[in-house]
Amino acid sequence: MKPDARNHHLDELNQDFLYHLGLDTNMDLEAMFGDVQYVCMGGSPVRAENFANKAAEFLGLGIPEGGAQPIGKTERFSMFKVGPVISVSHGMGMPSMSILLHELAKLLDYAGARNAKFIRIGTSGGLGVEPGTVIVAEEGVNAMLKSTFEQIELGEKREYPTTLDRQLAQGIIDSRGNIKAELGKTMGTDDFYEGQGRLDGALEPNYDEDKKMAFLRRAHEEGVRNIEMESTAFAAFCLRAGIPAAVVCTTLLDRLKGDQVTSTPEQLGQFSDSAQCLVLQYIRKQLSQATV
Ligand code: R2B
Ligand code: URA
Repeated sequence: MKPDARNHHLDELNQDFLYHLGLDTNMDLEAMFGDVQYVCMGGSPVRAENFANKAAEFLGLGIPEGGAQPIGKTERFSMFKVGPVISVSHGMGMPSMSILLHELAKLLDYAGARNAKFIRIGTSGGLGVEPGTVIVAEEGVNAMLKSTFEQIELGEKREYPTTLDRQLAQGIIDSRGNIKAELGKTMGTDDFYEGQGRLDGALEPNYDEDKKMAFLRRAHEEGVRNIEMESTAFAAFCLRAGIPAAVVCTTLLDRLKGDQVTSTPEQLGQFSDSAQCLVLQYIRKQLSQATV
C-alpha cells in the first residue's frame, strides 16, 4: 500500500483487531507476513487451499507435511501462506471481498510487506470466448458498462475508477505458454442471475431473450470478454491503495450461447487449473528474475 493512501485514524488504535481474519497487531505480524510479495485470492476456500499446495510445488518450496494449513480463523475466509505467496478465499461478491481487502491491506502494512501485488484468480462467464479461456482483465466495468465502482458512504454515492495495472496484466499474458488466455474487459456485477442477465433464475425476469442478447452483444462490442462478481470493487480498492492488481478469471461457459454451467466437474477443475497455472507461471518467472 502506498503511504499516502494509509488511513491516519489507524495511528490512534492501541491494537487493531483484524476481526474476520482472526489476527491482531499484538501478534508478530512482521515475522508471519513480512516477506509476502503476492496475494492471490479467489472465491472458494477449497480453491485457496489447492492453490497454496500447487504454489508450493510449482515454486519448489516443498509441500508442508499434511498440506498447507490455514492461518487465523476460517469462519469467513481461509488464508494460507507458502513462501512469499498468500492464497486466500474472498467469498462471493463485492461486499465479502471488500472486507477481506481492507483487512489484508492493513495486515501487510503492519507486517511491513508494502510492495505486494494482489491477483484475483476466479471463475466467470465468458462473452464470445471458448469455455476454459482465461481472461486477464484490462480494466473492470460495472453492470452499466462504466469503468467505475460505486459505493455509498454516509448516505452519499461515490464513484471510484476501476483501472487495473496494465503492465502486470501484460506480464501475466506473456507467461501464458500454451494456456489459452487473452486480455479483455471484465464486467463485475452484484448478482449471478438477473444481475448477469440470465433467464434461469427463480423469478420471472423483467426482460426477454432478445433484450438479454442485445445487452450481452453490446457488452462484447465494448470489449467485455467475461462477467463475474468482484472485479470492479477489487480494481477500485487496489487503485486507491496503490497496490498493483490483476484479475485473472477462467470462463466456465460462453454467455452468448447460454446461461447454465453444464461442464463436468473434471472440466471445471481443468478450467480453474488453467487460471491458477497461468498466475503461477508468472510468479515463478518474476521470482526467478529477481534472484538472477
Ligand atoms: C464468479 O463465480 C462466483 C459466482 O458463481 C462469483 O464469486 C464470481 O465472481
Ligand atoms: N461466475 C459468474 O459470476 N458468472 C458466471 O457466469 C460464471 C461464474
